[in-house]
Amino acid sequence: MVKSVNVAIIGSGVVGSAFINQLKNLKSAINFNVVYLARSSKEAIFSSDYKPVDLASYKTANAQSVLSLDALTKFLKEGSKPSILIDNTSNSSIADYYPTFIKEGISIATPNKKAFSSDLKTWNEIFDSSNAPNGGLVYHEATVGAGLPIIGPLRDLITTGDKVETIEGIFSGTLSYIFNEFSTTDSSSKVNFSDVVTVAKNLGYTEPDPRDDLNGLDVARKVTILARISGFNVESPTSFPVESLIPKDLESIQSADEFISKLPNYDGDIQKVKEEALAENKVLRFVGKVDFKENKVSVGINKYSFDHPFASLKGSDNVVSIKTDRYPNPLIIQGAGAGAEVTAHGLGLIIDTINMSRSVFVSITGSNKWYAERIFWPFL
Ligand SMILES: NC(=O)c1ccc[n+]([C@@H]2O[C@H](COP(=O)([O-])OP(=O)(O)OC[C@H]3O[C@@H](n4cnc5c(N)ncnc54)[C@H](OP(=O)(O)O)[C@@H]3O)[C@@H](O)[C@H]2O)c1
Ligand SMILES: *[C@@H]1O[C@H](CO)[C@@H](O)[C@H](O)[C@H]1NC(C)=O
Ligand SMILES: *[C@@H]1O[C@H](CO)[C@@H](O)[C@H](O)[C@H]1NC(C)=O
Ligand SMILES: *[C@@H]1O[C@H](CO)[C@@H](O)[C@H](O)[C@H]1NC(C)=O
Ligand SMILES: CC(=O)N[C@H]1CO[C@H](CO)[C@@H](O)[C@@H]1O
Repeated sequence: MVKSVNVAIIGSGVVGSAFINQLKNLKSAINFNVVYLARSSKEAIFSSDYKPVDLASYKTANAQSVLSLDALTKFLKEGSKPSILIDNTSNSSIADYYPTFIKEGISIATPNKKAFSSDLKTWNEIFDSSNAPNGGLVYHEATVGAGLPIIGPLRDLITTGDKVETIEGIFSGTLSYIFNEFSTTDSSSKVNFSDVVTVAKNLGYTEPDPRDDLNGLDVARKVTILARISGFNVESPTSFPVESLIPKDLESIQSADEFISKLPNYDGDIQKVKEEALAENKVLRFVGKVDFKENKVSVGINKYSFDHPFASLKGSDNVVSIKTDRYPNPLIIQGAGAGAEVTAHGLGLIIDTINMSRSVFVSITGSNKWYAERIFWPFL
């Protein structure tokens, strides 16, 4: 018998569209019926008889008003099949709804960092509900490193009794690019920090206001998630030291353009740090770190010798180094940490591993206005 699941998708933007395409081509023993597709925050395609949405024509199909989250829950629960919902919005009220879904036995799969990196209480509510006898499952691989397998392998290590000593990594594609360009092993390279930031902005690698990358908060959110998985009860992403790359005087400047125009005035400071590192045969990288020995979580600039894996990073790749009792020589996971295809791939991976005795809600929402997050909510 062909196993069949109902899928609900919220959002069809950059990641959402890539995901829908991948879903069309998915080779799986499971039949995925998309029974609800919210094309935007206003319009959705669905029918009361759960007839599958045609993925070839969803962009132009007749739509109705979107369902409220309560109504959507009811709709999915009343379908005769397990369900999956995919959400590509950047709407935090959807994230706030996770505990409710999970308590209802609805599983979640998501790339949305918000619910997992806010206060510890929300984190505990999500996983306590999930661990309750009829709670939904929670998949959030894509919240760190997009499609890179980081959260799954880390959870597997912990579940089977390994102990984390340190987790250290480059978790922002934007800051990866900026430091890979700015601080190289080539001592003849004199490039200025502000020039690299400007190029990154012009290439579309940064947020519209680069300060939203340079403040380190996105990295802090990802480190919060990895710390919590490995047993470090981080209260919030602002409860540990986060080094901001924004000069103090430029924090309150109104426009991004003015910020960019004044940034060159501060090149000297970071240039000096770079040259000091170079004199020790080291490069600068912007990293997040969880250190159990020192009982410390932190985000900021670190120095790495030329032969360290972080020193040879290219482009905007992410990398994480996990040192445990079993892996005293750390486990290193490296690759693209952003992009619609790899992020959507993370979703597809999850879909294929869902235990089909449950149904699933997948939500791809944005943690901010530029990124849609992938959220999978397996419903039971
Ligand atoms: N792009 C990447 O490389 C990457 C990597 C890792 C993780 N992510 C995560 O993936 C997520 C998606 O990023 P994206 O770039 O694809 O986002 P995006 O282009 O901003 O798309 C958001 C879409 O969601 C819709 N939407 C918002 N609220 C809604 C609601 N309540 N109900 C139904 N639809 C709603 C929006 O419709 P309206 O136009 O009507 O508002 C919009 O079409 C982000 O959370 C991001 O953090 C992205
Ligand atoms: C977020 O989503 C909820 C539920 O769909 C909706 O009522 C609300 O208007 C949305 N908010 C924004 C800012 O889009
Ligand atoms: C870096 O900035 C300094 C000071 O503004 C300038 O003299 C130098 O030429 C710049 N270097 C490059 C490579 O543009
Ligand atoms: C799937 O879930 C059911 C019910 O929780 C459980 O009995 C079964 O062993 C699971 N199957 C797999 C392959 O995990
Ligand atoms: C994150 C994401 O995929 N966002 C998209 C959601 O759908 C809308 C409407 O199609 C797109 O404009 C977004 O880019």
